[in-house]
Amino acid sequence: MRIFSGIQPTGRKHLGNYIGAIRQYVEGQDRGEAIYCIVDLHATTVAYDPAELRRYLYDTAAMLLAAGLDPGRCILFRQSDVPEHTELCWLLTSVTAHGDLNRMHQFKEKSAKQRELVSAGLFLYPVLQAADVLAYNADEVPVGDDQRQHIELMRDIAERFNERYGETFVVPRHRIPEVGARIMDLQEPTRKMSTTAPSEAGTILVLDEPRAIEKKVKSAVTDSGSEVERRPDKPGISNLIEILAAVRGVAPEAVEAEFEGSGYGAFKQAVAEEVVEYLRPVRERYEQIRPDEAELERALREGAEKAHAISHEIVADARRKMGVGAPR
Ligand code: AQP
Repeated sequence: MRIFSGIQPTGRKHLGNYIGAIRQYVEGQDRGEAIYCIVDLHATTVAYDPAELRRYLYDTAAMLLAAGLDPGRCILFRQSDVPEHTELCWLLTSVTAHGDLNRMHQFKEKSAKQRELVSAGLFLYPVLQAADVLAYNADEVPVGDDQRQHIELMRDIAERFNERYGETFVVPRHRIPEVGARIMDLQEPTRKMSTTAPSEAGTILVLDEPRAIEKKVKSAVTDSGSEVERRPDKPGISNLIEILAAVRGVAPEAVEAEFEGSGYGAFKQAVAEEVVEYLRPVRERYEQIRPDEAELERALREGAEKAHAISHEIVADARRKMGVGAPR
């Protein structure tokens, strides 16, 4: 089985990225042929600083290695090093409905936040994402719940291509974790935890110092009750239950049963302590890995060579089926 996923080099990764995606990437190395891509081209679809983008790319590569990705057991590379991604994106636009792209929640949310320019790249973001995955004929795409709609679109694009031009692409399925698929903001628990949140207090960063994590968890918004249980009128407590369950690798029911009657204070203390210990080894390994940019660059280039060897054949096949380029 082939697994593929992409992650943006948006600098500081948060607990949602870690639980929803990164730890699934690590597990993927034991389940199949795992291919992971740092999607720098996707990062250019909103306002950004070119020098920062390069720095963030190394930050993200170091974070993934610190989390447990092993270039000996997976392929880790930078999207822009493999030109097949952009080529296939264009080829796929021929079977992508404009109306479908218009319906994408992420496009609506992100375009509303742009102050100067809503780029065509932001509109085509899901097509480039489809190209990332289809270029490898991946079976499975580990993602958080916010990417559900994009994966559905990717499946439609693959099916439409196969119908129109003949069987070419594997139609991939998403792998969304049962627990922790949508970690919510600690200050606004009806909104997902996000890199671009208005306040840092609601976002636990993977590289946060223990004291910062403790402070953020303890000041997380909760309701005026005291029952530690998941209910629609308790989004803050429900989120903390989900976080602790994900960190422990247990069902949320087990957390509810353990903290029944203990009150919010003791519960928040436990969440803070366990999140600190959960992220500590990643932060410590990151500090060792991040300074050696030459080594990060070497690993990414080696990954790109392996990725290119796979995607080159698949994209050449798509080109042939579409009747573009010189006949063989
Ligand atoms: N809150 C979340 N809970 C669970 N999973 C999440 N993911 C993102 N947020 C949560 C998953 O993380 C993976 C990488 O996402 P990305 O490449 O889009 O990275 P990002 O831009 O840093 O993520 P954000 O925070 O989602 O960005 P903005 O602020 O732009 O909205 C994906 O698999 C995603 O599902």
